[in-house]
Amino acid sequence: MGWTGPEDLANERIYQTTRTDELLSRRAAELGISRRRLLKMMAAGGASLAMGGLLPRTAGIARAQGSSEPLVVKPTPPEYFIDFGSNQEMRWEAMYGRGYLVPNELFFVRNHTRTPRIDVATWRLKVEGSGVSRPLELTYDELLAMPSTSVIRYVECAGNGRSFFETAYGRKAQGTQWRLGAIGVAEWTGVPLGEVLDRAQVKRTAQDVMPEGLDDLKVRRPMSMTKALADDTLLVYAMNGEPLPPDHGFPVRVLTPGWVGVANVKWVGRIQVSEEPLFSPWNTDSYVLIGPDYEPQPPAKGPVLSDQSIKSALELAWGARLAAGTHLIRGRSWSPFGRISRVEYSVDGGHSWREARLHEPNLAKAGARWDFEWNASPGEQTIRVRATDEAGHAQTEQVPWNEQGYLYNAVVDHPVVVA
Ligand SMILES: Nc1nc2c(c(=O)[nH]1)N[C@H]1C(S)=C(S)[C@@H](COP(=O)(O)O)O[C@H]1N2
Ligand SMILES: [Mo]
Repeated sequence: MGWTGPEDLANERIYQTTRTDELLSRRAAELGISRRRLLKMMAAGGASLAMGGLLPRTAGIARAQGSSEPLVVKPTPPEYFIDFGSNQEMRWEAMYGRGYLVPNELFFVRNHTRTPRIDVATWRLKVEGSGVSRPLELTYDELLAMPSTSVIRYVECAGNGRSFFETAYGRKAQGTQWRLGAIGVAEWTGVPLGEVLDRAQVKRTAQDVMPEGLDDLKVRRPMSMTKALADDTLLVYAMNGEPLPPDHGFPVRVLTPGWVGVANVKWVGRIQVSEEPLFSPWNTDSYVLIGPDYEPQPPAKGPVLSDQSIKSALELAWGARLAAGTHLIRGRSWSPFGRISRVEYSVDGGHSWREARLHEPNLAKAGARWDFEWNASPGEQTIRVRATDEAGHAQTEQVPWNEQGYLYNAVVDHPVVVA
């Protein structure tokens, strides 16, 4: 699956959208139904049925112990994902030589519980609370009829890179031991959250906006009015030109570019708007920094996370085996604060650094690809990379310890065996 698109972003986008359209039309014709009806079937959860052989086989679906309900619905083949049950880490090497966007079938999944199956016919989006004058209830069709926009942004888990706390400090931080694959860049299509808040006549005195998921735990997390009204804060219903897949929040998720993954609430069913500051377990107990360098901020146990941090990853297997000789090493860097301005690499343990070639597109809150040639000599080697963004943020040598292992963005040693 996947496609190796041309360098030109516009072409990539057109290509992918067209391709999805072609698949849909062809399958609809085979089934003898209209394209519209097929979309409805997919919306009702019959995606794999409706798409028949066009979708990858459902081998290796993660299931809860003693339950027939999958934790993650899409296929999670081991060549694409590192399996953490309800969490699936993207293998960076699977992105080598692909385009700028991470295809939906390769996009990492992070579920606090499991992917719920939602019937779009009965789904409603409620907007309510002390911060609105006219509480709203929208159907899927009503939301889709509103003015929409598309943006290219990454979504990244706050815990991406967590396993390197153990490498640095000799003990594990709590949570999924991700390396660097809990991130993906996609084109997201939806309605600006601000448009929906407008319809609900949000009050001037409104302070916080809290989207709530329809999953078992009702994952919910507040954001400021400023973040809620940003142009690229969206109620998303399509991802890379396809209806939002179940694992990524079907029918609708929130997109909060640059912010911690958890703020991008999936399967949203309700949005609370309040004149008072809002709290949930996800901004008091978790997604806060707890450690010797951080003070509690009651009712939160530490500083509350909002922005992600600048990071880099190689599109190369962890512990890759390479033949001695010259290789084109590829990777990418991303920052919530702006475009990537410089990427340096070291193949001698940090003694000397050289600049990697940066490629377009290089979008704020989406990142840039880069590459360099490496003449590898036999032995156990490491590759280090550090990025700087246009706002002057750079990856550092160290990140202070925090118990839940968030925002690890120090330079890491990527091991490679050259034979
Ligand atoms: N309702 C709900 N929204 C959620 C989650 C969840 O478990 N439930 N996980 C969050 C976390 S921690 C992350 S990192 C992102 C992951 O998005 P993805 O699974 O589409 O990659 O979704 C966020 N939104
Ligand atoms: Mo996350």
